[in-house]
Amino acid sequence: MKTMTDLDTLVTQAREQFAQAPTPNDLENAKARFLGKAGHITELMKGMGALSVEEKKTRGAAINQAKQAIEAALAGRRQQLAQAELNAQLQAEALDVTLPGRSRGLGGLHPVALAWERIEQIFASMGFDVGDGPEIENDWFNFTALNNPPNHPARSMQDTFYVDMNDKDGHPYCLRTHTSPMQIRYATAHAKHHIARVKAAGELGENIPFPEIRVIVPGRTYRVDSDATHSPMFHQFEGLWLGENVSFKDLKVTYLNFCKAFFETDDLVMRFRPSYFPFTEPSAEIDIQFASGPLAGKWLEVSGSGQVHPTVVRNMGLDPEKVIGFAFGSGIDRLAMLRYGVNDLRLFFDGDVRFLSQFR
Ligand code: 2NL
Repeated sequence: MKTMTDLDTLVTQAREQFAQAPTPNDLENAKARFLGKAGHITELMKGMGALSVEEKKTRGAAINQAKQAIEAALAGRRQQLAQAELNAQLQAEALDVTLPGRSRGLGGLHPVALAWERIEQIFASMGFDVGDGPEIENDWFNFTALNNPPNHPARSMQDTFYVDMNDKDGHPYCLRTHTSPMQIRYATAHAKHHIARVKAAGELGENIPFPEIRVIVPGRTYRVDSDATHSPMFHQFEGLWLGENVSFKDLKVTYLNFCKAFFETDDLVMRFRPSYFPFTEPSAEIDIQFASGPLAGKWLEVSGSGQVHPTVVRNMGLDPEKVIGFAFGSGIDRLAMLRYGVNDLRLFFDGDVRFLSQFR
């Protein structure tokens, strides 16, 4: 009975030690103590040498039984540890499929770019070309061709950004203060082309009518100015329509139709207010008023305009006796503010995504 008790104790000890092995490695060490070459079971086997044949039979069977019980305990604990390891791994790699996905976020156009594109589309639908040109201009295109007198305040260092480099006439280059210089470039190229055609036609040239110029030029412009309603860089678009028979009536219809399309309403009226610009004569401010909506009842200044000054027509290489027309200049930022209900110009230039994402 004593030997049986020893074997039972041994099995119990094995079970306990296996159960207490925290890792597979500890478990294999514990196994060696019971089942290894120098383990308890092997020692017991060796101790059987002195027994009789009959005793060996019983003793051997009992030791074998104990060995099998220990092996079963080992297998059970191995299984347990493997399962625990798998659970820990699953826990660590857990993926909560109910969490919201991380998208890359959709970009969108800036409200000024949206207004810019609308303006291009609306004027294109009325037969206007879209011009584009340099933001660093020379004195001729930015000032002189546009009939600005030599001492006009717009030419001063206080009002205009100058570049530290002179053009061929010895005047410093500047950041264009309006988009009109590109219109002069456009009209001059157009005039050269027309004059070449007339010349090539010889005597018949006189009968070639002047092909109308209809162009808008949107773009960035620069002035030394910075407060709640002025930014040193702002956006402007100017329109130019020249031909042999273009009048203020055309200006009014064109600009009124533009406003109706841009603001998506027929519920607005327009007025001209006399004004002055060196490059137009007569000149007018264009005001509009909405009949309904948040801006209803207020006259809103939206553009400067006028009949292109004869000197400016001549500076384009055209004959002011034959070619006549109008021009206008409007702020894109201001139109965007009116259209999208933005009350502070600086929001357009802060780059705050909370503001910008509203226009996506
Ligand atoms: C304003 C005034 C204006 C023009 C721009 C123009 C262009 C050429 C010839 C004659 Cl090429 N005029 N542009 C005409 C009148 C007014 O803009 O206050 N804009 C915000």
